[in-house]
Amino acid sequence: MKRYSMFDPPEYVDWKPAAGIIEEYQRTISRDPQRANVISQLTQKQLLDLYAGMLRFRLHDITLRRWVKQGILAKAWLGTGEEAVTIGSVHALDRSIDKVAPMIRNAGACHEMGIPVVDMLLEYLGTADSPSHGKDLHVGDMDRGVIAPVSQVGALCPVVAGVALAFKQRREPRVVLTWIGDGATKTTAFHEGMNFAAVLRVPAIYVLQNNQIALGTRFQQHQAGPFTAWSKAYGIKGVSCDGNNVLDTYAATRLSANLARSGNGPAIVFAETFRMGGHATHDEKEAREIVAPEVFEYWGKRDPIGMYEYYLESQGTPKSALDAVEGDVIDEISRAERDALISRESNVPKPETAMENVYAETRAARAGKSSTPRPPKAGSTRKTPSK
Ligand SMILES: Cc1ncc(C[n+]2csc(CCOP(=O)(O)OP(=O)(O)O)c2C)c(N)n1
Ligand SMILES: [Mg+2]
Repeated sequence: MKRYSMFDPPEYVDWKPAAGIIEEYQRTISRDPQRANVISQLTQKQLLDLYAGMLRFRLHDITLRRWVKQGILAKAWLGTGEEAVTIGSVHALDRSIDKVAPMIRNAGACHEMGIPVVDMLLEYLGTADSPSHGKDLHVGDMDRGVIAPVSQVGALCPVVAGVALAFKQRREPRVVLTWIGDGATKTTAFHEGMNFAAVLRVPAIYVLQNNQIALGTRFQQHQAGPFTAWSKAYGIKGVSCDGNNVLDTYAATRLSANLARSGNGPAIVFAETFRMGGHATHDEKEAREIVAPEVFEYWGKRDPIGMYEYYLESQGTPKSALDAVEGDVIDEISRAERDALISRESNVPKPETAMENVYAETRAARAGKSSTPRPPKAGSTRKTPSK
C-alpha cells in the first residue's frame, strides 16, 4: 500500500515485513484447527474485502489527520494500528441482520455496515446534512445496524446486553457486538452490562480491545490482574486473539458469534493490539513520552495492513489485485472528502435548528400541534411514579 510520510506513524513510513513477521502471522492463524478451518473457507473476494475494509479505515483516518494539520478540524480520534480488531470482528458477523455498537476508535465498523464515508466525514465537520445534522460526532444508523455510542466509555455494555435480550426473547438468530477499550473495563457500566448478559445468556459479543493504554494511563497502571480473567469472573466463554492479525480476529469472532447465535450465550473476545498514536491527534507527542520506544518499535513492525498485504501475496494474491483494491478505496475516499468539503461551505446548520431532534417529541408536537401533555383520562389507574 502507499505510505504517507506526513501522516503515517514513523514506523509505518518505509514498512517492510521484518524477519520472521510473516512466519509469525502464519503460525498465529494455523495454531487453532477450528480457526484455521474458518479462515480456509474465506473466498478470495472476502479476503480482499477485509483488505479494502482496513485500507478504507486507514485512509479515512489519514484524511482526518490531514484536516487537523490544515486547521479544518481541531482534533480527531483515530484507529491507526488497530484496524484489524474492528474490521476482522465486523466482517465476522452477518451484517444483514446483526448489530454493532462501535466506539469512536472503531469508526471503520460504520463504513463496513454501510454508512458512507462521506457521512462519517460530514459528522466531523458538523454540517446540516451530516447524520446528526451537526449535533454530535458519534455516528450511528439503526437502519444499517449501527448503534451510536455516547462519550461515556463502557456505557454501551448494558445497552448491547438489552439489545441481545430482545433478540433472545423474539427468538431471532441475531447477535450484537461491541468493542470495549482496556480502560473502559474499569467502569461500573461495563460490569453491570457483562453480568446482565452473562446471567441471562444473551447473544452479545464483547470485543475487549486492549490497545495497552487509556488516554495517558498505561495498561500496567490500571490493571493488576490478567486481562483475560474477566470472562472467568462472569462465567462466560472468553477467547484471545491477535488484534493486529485480521484473520485471527475474524476467526475468533466468527466462532464466538456462531455459538452465541445458536443459544450458547455471550462471549468475550480479547484482542491484543496497540494505539500507534495519541488518544487523539492532540497528544501524540505525550504518547511517545509515556510509552517506551521499544513498545512502538515492536508494534510498528506489526502494522495490521502491511502484514496482511504481504501474507496475501505470499499466498498467491497478485500485487495487481491488491493495487486495484487500493485504487478503488483511494477514489472512494477522495470523492467522500471532496463532497464533504463542498458541504462544509454550503451546509452550515442554521442556529434555529439547534434544538431539533434533541429531545423526544410527542406525535402531537411533531404534527405541529400543542405539545402540552394531556391530563390523564378519568378512571385511569396509572400512577405517577414517586421517584
Ligand atoms: C465514563 C467515562 N469516564 C471517563 C471518560 C474520559 N475518557 C475518554 S476516553 C478515555 C480512555 C478510554 O480508554 P480505553 O477504554 O482503553 O479506550 P481507548 O481510548 O484506548 O480506545 C477516558 C478515560 C469517559 N469518556 N467516560
Ligand atoms: Mg485503551
